[in-house]
Amino acid sequence: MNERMIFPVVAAALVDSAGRVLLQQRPAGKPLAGLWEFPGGKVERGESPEAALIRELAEELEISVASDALTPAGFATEMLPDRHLLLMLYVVREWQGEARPHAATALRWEQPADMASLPMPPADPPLVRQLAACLAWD
Ligand code: 523
Repeated sequence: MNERMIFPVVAAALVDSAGRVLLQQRPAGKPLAGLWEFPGGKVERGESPEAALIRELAEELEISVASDALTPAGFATEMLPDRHLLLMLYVVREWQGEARPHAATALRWEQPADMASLPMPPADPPLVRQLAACLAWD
């Protein structure tokens, strides 16, 4: 029996009016430093994924998002040595405030089609493909 625990993580694709999506660079000193990711973080015990994402976006980017502005867009899984990461992606088209780097070292807005050349954590590229399909379908 595999004893690895499911470790839920949430992330956002913030989409601007030009169809570009925000990526943040993971800061030095954290695992996966320097890689470009969809912003987000761990779901805490007793928290819903949506509440966790709203909290992470406020903490990391100083933006405010309503729960009905979160649309599920895909998920990815990643086996870590001691646990099984489940990364859930939501599309966000409306928020309040201007995204500023806080925990991240830098931000960039990219078309999903241009993300393939960027170094990302292993769970994120499958999400890029799901996001592109989701945005094309809208
Ligand atoms: N990922 C990941 N991609 C991605 C995110 C937001 C997170 O692969 N877009 C992974 C990286 C870590 C785990 O999910 O293995 C937790 O993300 P992390 O460290 O950003 O979560 P935080 O922000 O909750 O962590 P602390 O700063 O330590 O609180």
